[in-house]
Amino acid sequence: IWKKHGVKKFETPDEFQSKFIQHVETTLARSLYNCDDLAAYQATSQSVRDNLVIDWNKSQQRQTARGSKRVYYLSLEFLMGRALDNALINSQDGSEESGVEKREKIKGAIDELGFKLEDLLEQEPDAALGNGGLGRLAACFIDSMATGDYPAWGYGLRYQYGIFAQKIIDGYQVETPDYWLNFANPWEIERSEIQVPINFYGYVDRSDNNGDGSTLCASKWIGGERVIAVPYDMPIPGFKTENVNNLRMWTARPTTEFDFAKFNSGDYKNSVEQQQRAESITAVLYPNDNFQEGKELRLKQQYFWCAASLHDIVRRFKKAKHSWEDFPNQVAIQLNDTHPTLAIVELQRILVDLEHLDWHKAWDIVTKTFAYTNHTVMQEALEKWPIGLFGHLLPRHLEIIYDINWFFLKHVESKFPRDVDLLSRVSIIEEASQERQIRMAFLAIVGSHKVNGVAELHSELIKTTIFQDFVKIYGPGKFTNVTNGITPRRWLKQANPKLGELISKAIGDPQDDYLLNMSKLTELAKFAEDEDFQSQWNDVKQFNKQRLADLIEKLYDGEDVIQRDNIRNTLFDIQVKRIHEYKRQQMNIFGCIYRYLSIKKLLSQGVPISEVEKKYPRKVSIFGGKSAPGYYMAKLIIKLINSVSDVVNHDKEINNIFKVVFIPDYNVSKAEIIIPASDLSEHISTAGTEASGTSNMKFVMNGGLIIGTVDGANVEITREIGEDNIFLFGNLAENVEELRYQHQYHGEPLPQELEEVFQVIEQGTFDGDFKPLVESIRHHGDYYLVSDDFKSYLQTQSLVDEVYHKNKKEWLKKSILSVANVGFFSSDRCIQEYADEIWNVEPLTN
Ligand code: 26Q
Repeated sequence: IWKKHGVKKFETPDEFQSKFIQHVETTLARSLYNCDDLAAYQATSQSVRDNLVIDWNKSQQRQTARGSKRVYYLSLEFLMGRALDNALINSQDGSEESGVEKREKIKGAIDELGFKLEDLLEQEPDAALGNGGLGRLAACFIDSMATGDYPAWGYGLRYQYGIFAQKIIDGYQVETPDYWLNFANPWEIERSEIQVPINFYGYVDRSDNNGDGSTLCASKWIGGERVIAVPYDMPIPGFKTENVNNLRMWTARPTTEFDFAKFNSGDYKNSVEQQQRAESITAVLYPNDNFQEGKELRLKQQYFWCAASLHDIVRRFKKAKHSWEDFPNQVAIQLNDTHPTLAIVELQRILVDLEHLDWHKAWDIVTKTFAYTNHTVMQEALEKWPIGLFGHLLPRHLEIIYDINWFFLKHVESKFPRDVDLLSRVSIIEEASQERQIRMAFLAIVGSHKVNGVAELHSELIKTTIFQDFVKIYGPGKFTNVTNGITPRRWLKQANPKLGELISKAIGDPQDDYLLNMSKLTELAKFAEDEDFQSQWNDVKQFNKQRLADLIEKLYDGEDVIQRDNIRNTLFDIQVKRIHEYKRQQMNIFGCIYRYLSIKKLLSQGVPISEVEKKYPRKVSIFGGKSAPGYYMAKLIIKLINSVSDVVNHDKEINNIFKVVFIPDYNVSKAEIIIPASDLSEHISTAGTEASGTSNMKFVMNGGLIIGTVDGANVEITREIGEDNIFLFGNLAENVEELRYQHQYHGEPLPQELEEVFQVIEQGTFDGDFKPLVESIRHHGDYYLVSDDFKSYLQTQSLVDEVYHKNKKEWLKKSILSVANVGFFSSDRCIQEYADEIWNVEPLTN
């Protein structure tokens, strides 16, 4: 009977329309006469989702039937953005013969129904369940894992509020809640039949230990508070494959158990209220980027998510009836930073306390299962938890950590006898601070078989700085590099359809196979100096700049900020990323101020504007990015950018040859408009601070050039695309320590250019009090070395102006050659490296 009624995917535009109408009338219970863009978006998504779910079921059955090893990617952040266009692009399954894409056919079918696909796409709210780089990396990775046919699941939290929406009021950032689930989310499947109980607090009962007091024996943890974890699944389609993977996101629900003591004492209302509190665990994403804050609710989120995910993984493993030794052959778990480190402890607890395995046998299984990715060397971002807070919430886990540490230190002591200093340096428990703290990164290293950094420079740095003792203990083989990557489906094809089209035509690849095999892009190199091709290339950029100018006009309430008539000879200089002192948006805006002052100086000397323009050709400096709500300095940088924008943009005298723009509420869907429009983008972190950066790769993939420091993945970008095609400047990571020391003890004088900028800021030219910003450089050691790099930054910017305006052909050549050689930065390459070097898993094809 099942076979007879088997559900079928829609294949033709006609079948799509029939599905669409069915969803409008039944799922949405609306009539076609009462179907607006939002409803049409919902019906389209429901129809596409039906197709995905059919493939999802098949993929999962196949993975289970084959008994393949699965990868689990644990990340507290998945910065997905919108799903519909991605699903349409990925629905191209390779079987198309006509060469007309499935997406195009559906677009036509939607036209016939009286809607515009572009308008429907705009209806979807971003799934913004992440802060920045780390969260977007997780999103690119699950796309590549699905595309590469890897049996892989993502595990995360289904926050009710994603990263806050940013409003700019009087130049200041104001945060407003992002309640993204306001309208039904067609991309999630609730699995309320799965309910995992999660415990917190309570105590450890050792009455059934053999009385020898050893904590190594199975112990019983009696939890004091219980909540239920319920998963929501999001299907993740691969490109040109029928494989559909799963992103499982947990939500917290109250238990149905009732506190009868409270009930009987007549405190019914209070008892219900307490139950409702469970939901607060998954209510909101913590909005910090590269900064750790030791809040109890955050630790609760981490344990809730780790415990639920491991319960799920273990349940799936047990169904297949393998023996425990086989666990690492069936399961690979990747930890996205230290946020899921508790999963290591939880698996050890399950094996020892619940499955009664011997401690050492269990620990061997654990360490073979886990691998850890580090994303930072900055002290303030490294996770530490005070023993008191931790032991109160998770008493049994604290004991287990003590035992892990004891065996680890015993191992160190046997290898390096009597090196007491080493023991205290590498101990998982930090004793030095007022309160003892758990160092999560050390726990993650000890509990994993591989540790990786995210770009070559960064992976070398972790070995020589924060983790150097561990290299001595374990040998260098445990530490490896996997340079980050990005998915070319979203960041080329979807964000920049015009460039995608030009590329596929030029390299003779009508089926877009280059999106799977990015080395095909090298074919573009032969057109780098072809004038006709250059002009087509330039036209695409022009189109994308126009598209961004439209967005900016909309955000500025119709003000023609970027002079439309001049777009073609205006350089778009863009820095969009989280606002952070180490990323040095302050250096960029100081540079803008200096440019403005220089223009004004020439004008005041009576130089006519047409002559001024020769020295300072048309340019717009575009900024975007959110500050953590509690990050005072970052918020001040935002205010300064907006105040400078106000002055510069309304100064009639400079005749629009320079503009400064702050785009509010930078997010993934805005990035898809902004990035393809850049001529130049800024990646100017203090050397050694940006682990990788990934937007640098996105800009290059879209034909933008980079001004950047020798930091993170900029180094490998330079190697791949050639040093002639990138504007590098500034001090090197190896000199940073010495330079900081100089500032601290000798008070270096500021360069003249920066001094001039500070003077006009101090005169009150720009609305606001920017004293702390200036002081941090003048008097507080200039930790991020703005003064050391400012001059070479300005010089390099002058070089940029020169090439862009005096030698456009040279510029276009650089742009084309960059795209030709960007293939290495596909996240497909990245995932292949993880699969081969860390997970030991194979793609599962038909
Ligand atoms: C930790 C504890 C408590 C609350 C918040 C956090 C927290 C949250 C987010 C700590 C760090 C983050 C995010 C870090 C991040 O995005 N790092 C970036 O990762 C990218 C992908 O590898 C790199 O390209 C960037 O260089 C790196 O900054």
